[in-house]
Amino acid sequence: MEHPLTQYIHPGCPPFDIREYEMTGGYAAVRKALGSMTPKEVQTLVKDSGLKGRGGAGFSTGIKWGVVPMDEHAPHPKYLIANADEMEPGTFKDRLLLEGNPHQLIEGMILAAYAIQAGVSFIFLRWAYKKAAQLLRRSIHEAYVAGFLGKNILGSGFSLEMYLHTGVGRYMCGEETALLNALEGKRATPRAKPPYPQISGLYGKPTIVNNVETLCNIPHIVNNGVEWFKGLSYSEDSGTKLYGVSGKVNNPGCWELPMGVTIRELIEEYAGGMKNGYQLKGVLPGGASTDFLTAEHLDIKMDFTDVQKAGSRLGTGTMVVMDDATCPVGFVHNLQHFFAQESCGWCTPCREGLPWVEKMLLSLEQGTGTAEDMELLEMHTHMLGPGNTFCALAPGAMEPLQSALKYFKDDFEKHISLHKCPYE
Ligand code: L3W
Repeated sequence: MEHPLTQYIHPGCPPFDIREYEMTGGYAAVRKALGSMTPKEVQTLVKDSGLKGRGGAGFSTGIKWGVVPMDEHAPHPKYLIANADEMEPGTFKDRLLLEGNPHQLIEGMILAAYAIQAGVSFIFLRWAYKKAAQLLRRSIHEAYVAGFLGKNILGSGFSLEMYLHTGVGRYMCGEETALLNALEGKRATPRAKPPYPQISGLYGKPTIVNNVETLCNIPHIVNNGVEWFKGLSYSEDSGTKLYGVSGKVNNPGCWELPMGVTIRELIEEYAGGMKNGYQLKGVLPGGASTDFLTAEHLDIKMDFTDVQKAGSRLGTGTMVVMDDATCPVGFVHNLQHFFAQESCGWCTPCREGLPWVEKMLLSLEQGTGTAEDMELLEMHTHMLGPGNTFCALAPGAMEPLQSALKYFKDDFEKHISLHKCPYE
């Protein structure tokens, strides 16, 4: 089994400096692409590889790059941004890559920037990732000194500047257009799409925003090609994936595995199964803003297609396991507290609706809820659903709630009939 993204990451050991990174084949892809490939050829390669965005939405990376204007009259500078604002509850995969091998991300960014002919790049980093910030600063400096960043990289005529920007700890900044506003020093509210950032992004110029894990795949695709990348996977979706498992399992963690391993393999084999005395009750497969799946779904593949067919989303691929000793109402209340707090307040349904949902769930959890609250909650899952809000935050928040109402309805009803939490 190949682990291209994490093969040189050893938790507890410091990451490679640039000399060690180059000794293991690092920056060979930059030499290859800038030396012998046109930007369009890099774009086509990535499109043909089938790489899909690893930040949560799963949009084709090559198609996204293909939207950027490439003619000689294209606005400039164009921008490339690594979205390293990892704040999805339960998600900790990009941190592994940032702390474990920062040069891999920088190399991926140089290749992505070359493919779209961006002259300026930013890493938008989660405020709390202090160690990653320190390592990235050092690595960016090393890359400049070695001539992989700056003017006329390796004599190719291509130039790229790279800056590290640390956020202030708002979940909203993970949404690409809110991120752009934050980077411009404005309030981090989302922008209307279209126009997509690929046409009008940072300072109104063509901009690509890619997730960290997505970008870390690029050097390996350039080095090894389309067939190799497709062959890594167990499924129709190419490549490997960084999967995470948290909850009451014996061995919570994060592993790079072929795209399409089953939920069962992840929980039973890699996470060591449920802790003694606990049964699995539900799984959020891709972070907090995805729908619950249950024990009946354990044999589905963790890829974009099959998780969606089962009624949820792969999201970030980092799953949260809920056990049978945890109250689903309390669990979902906790999530809604997070989403209500992180709403940017820009659109009314999200700003006003999420706190209502949070209050209704608290009332149910405390035993003062009524049957009417159940109907109101159900109604809110539609009112805050796709198409009714400005961005995906509130619809994402409704995913665990609507699926909890579907799969754990008995638990909700017991809170009403017993006037208390049955898990107390
Ligand atoms: C050109 C079109 N480009 C879409 C591009 C678009 C963006 C990408 C995905 O939300 C999800 C959200 C969270 N022409 C295009 C196009 N694009 N149509 O493709 O776009 P979109 O709108 O599908 O999603 P999004 O707004 O980027 C991302 C979910 O991810 N999520 C959140 C994770 C959060 C983190 C974090 O911690 N920072 O990872 C988890 O599931 O709910 O649904 O680039 O421009 N026609």
